[in-house]
Amino acid sequence: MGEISLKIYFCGSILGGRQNAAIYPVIVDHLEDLGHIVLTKHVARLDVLAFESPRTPQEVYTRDLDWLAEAGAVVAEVTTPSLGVGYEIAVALNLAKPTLCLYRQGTAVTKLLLGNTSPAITVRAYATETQLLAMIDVFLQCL
Ligand code: 6IA
Repeated sequence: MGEISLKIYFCGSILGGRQNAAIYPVIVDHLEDLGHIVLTKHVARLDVLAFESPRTPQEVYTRDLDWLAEAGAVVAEVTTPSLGVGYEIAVALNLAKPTLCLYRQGTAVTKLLLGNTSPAITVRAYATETQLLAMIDVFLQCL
């Protein structure tokens, strides 16, 4: 790994709640440091609601579904339950996109992810930021 630049679709809760949002820019920055393009980096912005507010719901939907279709991989932070993130993961799996779902250890996560048998999905719990970043590296190396 290293030379290949991927388009990565990052998913994180917006309306589902921002209580774990501090980790989102850590993930996005790491992916960019590795040389990848993060299509949805605005999700990690503190001001995402204000930033996205000029867009109509249909613009957001069409843009996000187009980005999912062109993404080489999906990385989702699923500690905070989010309808939008769950929807994105389901679409990603239907498109057979390699999809990494990460959550903070000790958090209850839906069994529709934990028990998911899709060959495209990887679900991992992290205890520390270092562990989280290492999990991303392993996932990308296995693509
Ligand atoms: O249901 P949620 O809002 O928690 O879903 C969050 C996920 O859906 C993120 O991974 C985003 O990629 C996507 N998403 C949902 N809403 C938006 C949005 N506008 N802009 C960009 N991505 C979104 C919502 C802002 C609006 C309320 C002003």
